[in-house]
Amino acid sequence: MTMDLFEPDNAGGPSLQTLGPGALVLRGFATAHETALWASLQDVLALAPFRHMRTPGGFRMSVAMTNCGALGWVTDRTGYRYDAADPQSGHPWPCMPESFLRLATNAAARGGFEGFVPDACLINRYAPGAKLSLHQDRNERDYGEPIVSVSLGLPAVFLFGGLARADRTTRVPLSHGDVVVWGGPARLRYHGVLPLAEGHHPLTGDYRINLTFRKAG
Ligand code: MD3
Ligand code: FE
Repeated sequence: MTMDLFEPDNAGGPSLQTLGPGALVLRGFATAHETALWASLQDVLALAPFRHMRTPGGFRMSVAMTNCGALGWVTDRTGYRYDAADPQSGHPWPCMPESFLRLATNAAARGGFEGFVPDACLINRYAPGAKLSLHQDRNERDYGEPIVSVSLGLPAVFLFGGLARADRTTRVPLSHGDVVVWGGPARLRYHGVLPLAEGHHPLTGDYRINLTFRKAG
């Protein structure tokens, strides 16, 4: 793909793609940091391994999850919420690694959200076939705060909908290193991830990993 430096969106350097008001893809923004991100991820996983949580309806999620930071997103029979403790260990979630925090803050600033300091990082692991149904992110306290999402490993097709569940969706391919910043008018748009295709990636093996940074509390 060639990058058009004369496109207004690309004036500050290559690869800043607008999906709609408040939604921005920074293609390959995380690629240069993949080794540090991967090492930090292993440290987190040693303390809080991936697990398949249950939805309030009792279904086992196909996406395996864990968290780092002061707050972690959890779901069980009692509902969706943020919790300071990992329900599996009873301990606080692992600290947010510096490399994670730096990337999230820098990406948000690049997207126009200066001073973003996330207190929660949800880590999603997709194996082939795993998907995330269309949903809104509504468990955070302040919808004025953006969300930053980092894709690592196998590519996925992201579904970007509207403010109502029935609104039509557009498909956005997301590859290794892509970072998406969502905020303002896009913050409550429905979104999801189509079932992951089989594949192999040199960093992540047979998985897609997504880091989702939020200011939840
Ligand atoms: C669009 N995860 O964990 S965040 C999630 O690829 C989740 O695993 C996605 O959706 C994944 O809740 C990536 C993408 C995202 C997050 C918030 C949004 C997209 C959004 C808010 C508004 C619009
Ligand atoms: Fe979401």
